[in-house]
Amino acid sequence: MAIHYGYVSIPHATYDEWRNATNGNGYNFDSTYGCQCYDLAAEFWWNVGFPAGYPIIDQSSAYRMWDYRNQNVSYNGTTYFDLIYNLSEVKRGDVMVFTYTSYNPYGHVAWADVDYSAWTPDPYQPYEFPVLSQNNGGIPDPQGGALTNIHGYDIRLFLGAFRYKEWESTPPTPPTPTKKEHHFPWVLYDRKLRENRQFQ
Ligand SMILES: [Ca+2]
Repeated sequence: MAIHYGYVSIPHATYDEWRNATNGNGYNFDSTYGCQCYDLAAEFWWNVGFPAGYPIIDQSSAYRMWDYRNQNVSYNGTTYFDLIYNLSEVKRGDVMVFTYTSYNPYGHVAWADVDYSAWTPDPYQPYEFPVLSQNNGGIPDPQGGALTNIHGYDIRLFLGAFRYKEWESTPPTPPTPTKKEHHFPWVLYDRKLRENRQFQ
């Protein structure tokens, strides 16, 4: 567990890499109000290649990043994200934006931890969709907010999602039938011989 200040490099070759690196840690890119949900989004946009200041929001409200979505998908000619409008299409790793409520005027931003299509809701809390984010259920940051964790979030508040293009999986190419060959593991066999020799 650690709290990081400013922009820091975080492994993100896959969603799992990003998840493993951030889960349990805190990120406070602006050294203000502790670890808010937007801080983790700011780190992500910076890590994938945007300059400081992205994703664009205003009114200190995370949900506004969806209003500015067209400016938040690309920078300097490179498009980093695809926009997902339908909840049914949400995939694990998508950056989901949630709208505001009377008790949370800022909205929320979080990474889908499962594909929506593969999600089995808990009948006792049927709207709690599993996500990764800051400032919701994690270890409290004494300066404000809370550290990154996996938790449920009210799926009824879904506005839209950013899909990082590098994490999009291409459909697998059907395997080309090849002639069956039998490979004898000579290397292993040779090593085994040498190991045996050591004991002789
Ligand atoms: Ca902050």
